[in-house]
Amino acid sequence: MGQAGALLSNRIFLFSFVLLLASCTNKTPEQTPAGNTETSPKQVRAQAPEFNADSAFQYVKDQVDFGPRVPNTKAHEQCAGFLEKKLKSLGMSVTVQQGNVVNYAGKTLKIKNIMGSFHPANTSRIILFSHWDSRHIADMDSVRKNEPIDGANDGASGVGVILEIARQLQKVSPAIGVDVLFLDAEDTGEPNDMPREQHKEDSWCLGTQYWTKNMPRNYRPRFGILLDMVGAKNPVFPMEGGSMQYAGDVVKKVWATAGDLGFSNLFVYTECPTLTDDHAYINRDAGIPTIDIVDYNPATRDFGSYHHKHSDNINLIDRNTLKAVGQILLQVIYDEPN
Ligand code: AHN
Ligand code: ZN
Repeated sequence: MGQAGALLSNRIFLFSFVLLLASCTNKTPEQTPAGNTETSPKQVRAQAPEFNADSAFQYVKDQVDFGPRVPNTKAHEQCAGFLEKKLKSLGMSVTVQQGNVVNYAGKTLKIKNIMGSFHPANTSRIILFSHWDSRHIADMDSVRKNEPIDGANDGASGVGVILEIARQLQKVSPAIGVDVLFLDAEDTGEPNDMPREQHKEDSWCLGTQYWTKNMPRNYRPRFGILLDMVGAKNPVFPMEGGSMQYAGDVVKKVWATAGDLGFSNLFVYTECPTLTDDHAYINRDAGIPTIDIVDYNPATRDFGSYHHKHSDNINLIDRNTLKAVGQILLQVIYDEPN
């Protein structure tokens, strides 16, 4: 090799070395809660299976087709049977917790919390939650306020995403064990026009409150993720206050994964106030650090325009949203070491 050639290959060597160094630290700009840009290392990610949005959509529709899943109704009973059977067919060990809870009006509701476990012998675990019941009234609507809603987004969407995740887990085993829990009687809260003097504390999330009081002993998964309204078109998922308080590192992990997968438009780096939702009771009473992925606009401080209305039906569901949430969760699961 002549001198020029040696110099050139030296240069190439040096250049590749610099490239290598750069890829090792792999600094990429990232949005911080303050809204400024800073550099942080990008994680090397595992190979995760492809989330199928058509399959998830079908799981959402399967639930909605039973009719509103209001406790003490036939549709509710039938959907419970469907969910139990489906989890079993997807290779999960299934336990159904039955109980009675009392709503704000003093009415007894028969509930079922439905849990599935993948690789139950694995002692390192995470858990995915979603409520599966639908609201008994459309109290945010201007018409048919006393009729139940389909709850395609508020109820069925989270369950649909989790069922599709469960289907993918069968194909390639992740290092971490995964539990899924479909919680009942979340949307039991008092009507929004309830007179002040009749106001009832803790009228929401009755299924979760029952579960935390009667949960499996010594059950301590590493963390939990609650999905609530994860199927509407153009959602906004803020960093919810209670999630930040109890499981800030999980929020950051999930939001960083969302950014890496190109979904930082949906998973915004804006905090919102603490919401009353299933994760609040799980964090406070079950000792499982749990985040809430919930469609809530921190700018307007409101849920989506469909919330607790009859427009929360299957036409609201957007496969792109199911795909984004499902693919991010699969990535988080497969990135998680044992
Ligand atoms: C409030 O309505 C403030 N919290 C109830 C959370 C919820 C209801 N999520 C879905 N439906
Ligand atoms: Zn609701």
